[in-house]
Amino acid sequence: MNNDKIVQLAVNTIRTLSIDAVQAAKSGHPGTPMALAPLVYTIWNRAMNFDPQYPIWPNRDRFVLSNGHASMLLWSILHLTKVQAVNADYEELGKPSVALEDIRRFRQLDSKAPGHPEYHWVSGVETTSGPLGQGVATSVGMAIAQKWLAKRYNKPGFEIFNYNIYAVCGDGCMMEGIASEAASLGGHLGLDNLCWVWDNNHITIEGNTSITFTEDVAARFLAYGWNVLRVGDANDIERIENALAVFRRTQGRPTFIVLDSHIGYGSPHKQDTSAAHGEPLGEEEVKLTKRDYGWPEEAQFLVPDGVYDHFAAGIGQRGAQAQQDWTKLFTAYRAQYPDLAKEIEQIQRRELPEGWDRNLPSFPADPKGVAGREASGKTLNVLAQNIPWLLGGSADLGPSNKTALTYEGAGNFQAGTPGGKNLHYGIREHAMGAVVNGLSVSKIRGYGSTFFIFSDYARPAIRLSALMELPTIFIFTHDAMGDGEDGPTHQPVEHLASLRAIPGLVTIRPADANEVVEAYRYIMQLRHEPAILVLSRQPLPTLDRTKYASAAGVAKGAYVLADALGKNPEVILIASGSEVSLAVQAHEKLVAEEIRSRVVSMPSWDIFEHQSKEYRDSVLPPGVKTRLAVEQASTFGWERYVGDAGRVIGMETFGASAPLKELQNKFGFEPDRVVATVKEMLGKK
Ligand SMILES: Cc1ncc(C[n+]2csc(CCOP(=O)(O)OP(=O)(O)O)c2C)c(N)n1
Ligand SMILES: [Mg+2]
Repeated sequence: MNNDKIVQLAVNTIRTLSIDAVQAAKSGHPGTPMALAPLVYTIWNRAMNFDPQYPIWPNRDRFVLSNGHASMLLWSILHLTKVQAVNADYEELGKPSVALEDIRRFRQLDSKAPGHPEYHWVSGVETTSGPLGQGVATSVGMAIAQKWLAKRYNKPGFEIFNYNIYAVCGDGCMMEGIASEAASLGGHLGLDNLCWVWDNNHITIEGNTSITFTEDVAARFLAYGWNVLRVGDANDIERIENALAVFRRTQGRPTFIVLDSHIGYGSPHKQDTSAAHGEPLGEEEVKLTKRDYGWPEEAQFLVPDGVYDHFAAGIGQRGAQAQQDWTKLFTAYRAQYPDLAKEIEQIQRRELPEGWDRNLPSFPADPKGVAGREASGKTLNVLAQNIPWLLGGSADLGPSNKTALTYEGAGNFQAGTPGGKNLHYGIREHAMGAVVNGLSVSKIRGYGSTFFIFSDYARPAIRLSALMELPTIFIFTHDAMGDGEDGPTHQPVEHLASLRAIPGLVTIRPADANEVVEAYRYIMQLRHEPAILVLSRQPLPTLDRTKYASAAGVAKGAYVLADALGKNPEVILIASGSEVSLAVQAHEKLVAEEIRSRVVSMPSWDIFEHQSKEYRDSVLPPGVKTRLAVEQASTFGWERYVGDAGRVIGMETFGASAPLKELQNKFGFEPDRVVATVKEMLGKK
């Protein structure tokens, strides 16, 4: 078989597997895989350094399918290149990541060919995509990670990290704001290891983009500082290959390739229409399309002879060679730079270095106290010195969030200084969320930060963190009404409830400076869960831990902080964050009146839910029905802890613009109100 013929056969195999899978599933998106099969073929078989036998090789090139609805492209290529499966503990499982049987069962329960690319479910998927724009934005984080890793670990004669990131996207990705934020940041940082290919097919679900999207996208990317290339025919493999080669030669800027394509390529009735986007072609049309490709019309899920071999001879051989050369290089590197080599290995396994928690601060009792954000800044600065690969920053609120790393040598991450640990995301919260995800899939311990109110702007990326089981860290300050005069636009109400509702996300709202430290201690040890720290702007009293229980209770999510007059409470006060010291004050007053009160500090519902029933019952004894929760946030959800007989002092409305003290009075966050409510509940007027 001559080369052109086998190339065409390989490309058409991607197309027909996609068509057949969508047809069998009676759902899915055939048109874009049909159009982009040559692109994906070229990136994988001719450009990428990726060893299918070892898909977690640290220096592999990354591939991101940001138009995740075209997932059959990924399942086809992972299958045809025989990428191997790896589990969450990074062990190779000795079986393919995506078997032909998975493709036959596309979109069915437990298939390794789900509807959209899912990191952690299918090996070879570098990030979860589907919410349009997330993939490309995440790729910017991956590119930042590569630059940082290269700067820290490459040494003369040892290019340990020199990989590239390829991301494919559609019109939807280009329309979404997150992609613009990320492109702007990527251009600013001059990420020349990053290449986006835009599938310029003029089609989205509602029809031609003439109804929605008529701007000059190429000009926009030029303005962002990207190198913009155009390939006028998505079937022209040589030109695609050339454009990718230009990308690899380009220095100082990321590359954006405009690829003109025809959705549903080859389908006589559906090509270039939105009908090819998101539904099966239909049996008749499938046959006509296969005829157009010169494919046996009746054959299904056919991988013709020679196709697997062709990929094995391309990416298989090139990737294996590159990986083996690297592994040799790394062995020599380990001999010369054992400490750095050890770090690289720890990073890959998401481990912490020895002594990661040395010198963590401890705060003395102090009624005036420390702001949550201050305690966080101090803790973070210690951790970042102990853990070289802990880095991050804020969306332009560093001075307020206290996330800046201020110690000697921390440095700023900029185009010319990629070893810096302070990232400046700019006012781009959504892209920040995705960039943190991109750092995390690259095994860098990344964090992002802003005011808690603006967590909304990052929420879709935070949700993906949880879905991907990534140990990302988000530091949100100004957690309630502490910035009183800024008013209701800056006062979170429903945010705690909504983040607590995300499965697998650890949300922690510490009560004082020592709880902040313990929260970090807990978070740093997570390997598969993202965490949100919700911190106060204003100083919170540092509780006297000789009188009250140790802040180490944070690791259990909730703990008995204060128990007076024996261990047999008649009322339980439950609070988080700034309301814990308020509850303690109320508790002392109740105790003075011989009311047997208990205070439970509950920084994290999620962590508490994961404790044994025995422990949970010891903190919240089922027999004690008089329970009052106090939290400067939506009351939504607290019923589960206070029960039918309990009450909640929380927010039922938005806040207001006024000094904090007045707001606390207006909304009932005062010790006397807590005391009065308890007495009313106990019938003791
Ligand atoms: C954030 C988000 N909004 C909406 C959707 C639903 N959706 C999936 S594909 C699509 C159209 C995408 O058009 P385009 O990116 O041009 O893809 P093409 O049809 O060209 O493959 C939409 C609206 C989504 N997946 N993500
Ligand atoms: Mg499109």
